[in-house]
Amino acid sequence: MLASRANLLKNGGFEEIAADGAPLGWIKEGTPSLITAPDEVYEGAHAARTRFTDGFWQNFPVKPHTRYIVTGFVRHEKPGVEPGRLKILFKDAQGTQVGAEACRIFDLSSAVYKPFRFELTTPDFAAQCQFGLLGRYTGSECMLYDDVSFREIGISQ
Ligand SMILES: [Ca+2]
Repeated sequence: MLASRANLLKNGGFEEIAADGAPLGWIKEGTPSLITAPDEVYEGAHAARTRFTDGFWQNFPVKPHTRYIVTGFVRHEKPGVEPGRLKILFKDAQGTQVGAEACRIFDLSSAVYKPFRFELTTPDFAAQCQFGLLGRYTGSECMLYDDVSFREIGISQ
């Protein structure tokens, strides 16, 4: 059981940094960045800074019709009104999208990180997950993310 609960996201805390300064395991869309100011990081020495079109993405295999749990910590870079947003796309083995989740996270302040935690069930035929850390659709405010995980719970009943 322990193995099945491994974090499917690599480097979910943004602590492993490649030679080019980018966080290992994550794919940049636009110009997301890393935060290193100690009072702006939730844990360790780095956190992710993203917004609408500037996100960090990761691809990993998932099982169809299976329960997963997503957890992490998020806060605003500056006081704002836009929610954070996770975009989660599911594709089948041929790469055709078979489902999507867009999870908004509200009540953000610039003072503290807030934990988020939600469960989802992958669609039938899901084989791959595309997971993105973003800000609000068409928004301009930056979100900070740290210690993000995506773990299998089990086969959905
Ligand atoms: Ca970190």
